[in-house]
Amino acid sequence: MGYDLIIKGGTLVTASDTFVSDIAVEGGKIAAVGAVKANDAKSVDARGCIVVPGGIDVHTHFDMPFGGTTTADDFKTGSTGAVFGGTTSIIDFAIQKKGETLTKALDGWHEKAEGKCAVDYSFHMIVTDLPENQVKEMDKLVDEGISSFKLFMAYPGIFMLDDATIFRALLRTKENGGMICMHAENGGVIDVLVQKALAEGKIEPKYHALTRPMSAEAEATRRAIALAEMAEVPIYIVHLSAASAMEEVRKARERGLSVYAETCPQYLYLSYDDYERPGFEGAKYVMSPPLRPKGNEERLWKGLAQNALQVVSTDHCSFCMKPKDKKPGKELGLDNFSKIPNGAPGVETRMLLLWDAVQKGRLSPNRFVDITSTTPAKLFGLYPRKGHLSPGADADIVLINPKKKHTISAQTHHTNVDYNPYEGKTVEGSIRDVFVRGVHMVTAEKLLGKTNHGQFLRRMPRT
Ligand code: DUC
Ligand code: ZN
Ligand code: ZN
Repeated sequence: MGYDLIIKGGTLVTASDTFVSDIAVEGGKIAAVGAVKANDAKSVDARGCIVVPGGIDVHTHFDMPFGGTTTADDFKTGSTGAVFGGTTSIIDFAIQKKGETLTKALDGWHEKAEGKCAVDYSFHMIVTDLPENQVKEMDKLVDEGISSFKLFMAYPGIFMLDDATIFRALLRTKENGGMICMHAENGGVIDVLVQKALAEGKIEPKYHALTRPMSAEAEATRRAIALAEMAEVPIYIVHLSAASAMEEVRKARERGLSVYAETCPQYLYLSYDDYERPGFEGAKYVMSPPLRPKGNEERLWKGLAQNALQVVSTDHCSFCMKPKDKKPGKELGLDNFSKIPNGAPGVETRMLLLWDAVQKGRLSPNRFVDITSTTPAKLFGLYPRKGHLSPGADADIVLINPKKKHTISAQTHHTNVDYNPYEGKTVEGSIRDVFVRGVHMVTAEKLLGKTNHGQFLRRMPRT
């Protein structure tokens, strides 16, 4: 057989099975899984390595204008970080400006990404404005492969939608098979708390967290679920941080509702204590929702193992601590925590941090694959093309060396941000090789492939 590539003798891990096998690749697809006879194809020795489907990060923000600046990473630098970190597909967020059509917004994001992405990519559409006569435009996006929409219950005057608009959008997904992704925080309450804190002279980064209580997230999560239940459609809660919000998801699922939620590594590994770092350092961790008090993360870890949470994405939204490339950074909020651009980097470290959790016995290897690749592919219309190691799937394959430690640092990461939230942390396991549609993109921390290798992924609607 004329295979292009054979990955020999690795321990394959899927969401359901673990077994030693070869993988043969032809034309960018997996051609065979099993014992494959060596021919003149390129062969990669995977003995001693864990072989998993490429990571799928369904929550990134590359080249995004936000909070008076633009994210430090564009599609080139962000996706380069992704591929070094074992992520082979991303779903980024296109943003509709108020008054703009969804189609125009989508065109703008295609322009930002086309020819600049190392990994395969798609978009969710952030809807900020949805008059009744524009609701049907959502169908057009679904037809073009944009089968998910993000709505905000926070950021009044910028992104926040009222319940009626949210409900209209949810109802439409019953017709078009789209999925609503919800930022669930009570924006009205948060705004009052922020204004009160500022009036009292509370300006330091930690007040970002202290004005966004966990109950504001739990309340909005409960409301989002209730709205989806009334519309009789599934819903996906993004960047869930508070265990009390997770309990709302769990209760809904136990009642048989199609409710899903992602959390992010920062909510599993970091905590409110990071805001108490000296000087302005807490600004590195200003993101929404904020980091939560110690103890919360233990409940999230349990919820992940028990399927109360189904996905781990990153919400990679990077801003430098100091201006870089003429873009302002977190210093915008030196005198006012509410002006610190919200977000932190993560796309490069997600797979490493979660594999470390496997090594520490917090997650099974199969659950690792499920939450980083298989379920994201299934929920967002990419399965079985992505998210699985089986014949016919894209040959997006990652080899993890479980014996080699990796120390995370801004000195060695590949994204364009001047700090790393996990600086100095050593994880067990490192990413050895990464293939995107059969192309060898990374080996031994060297880039082999091109940073424009990524293709747009037209995603399927729910059936
Ligand atoms: N929500 C996001 O998903 N990303 C950045 C900021 C935010 O509030
Ligand atoms: Zn959000
Ligand atoms: Zn986000």
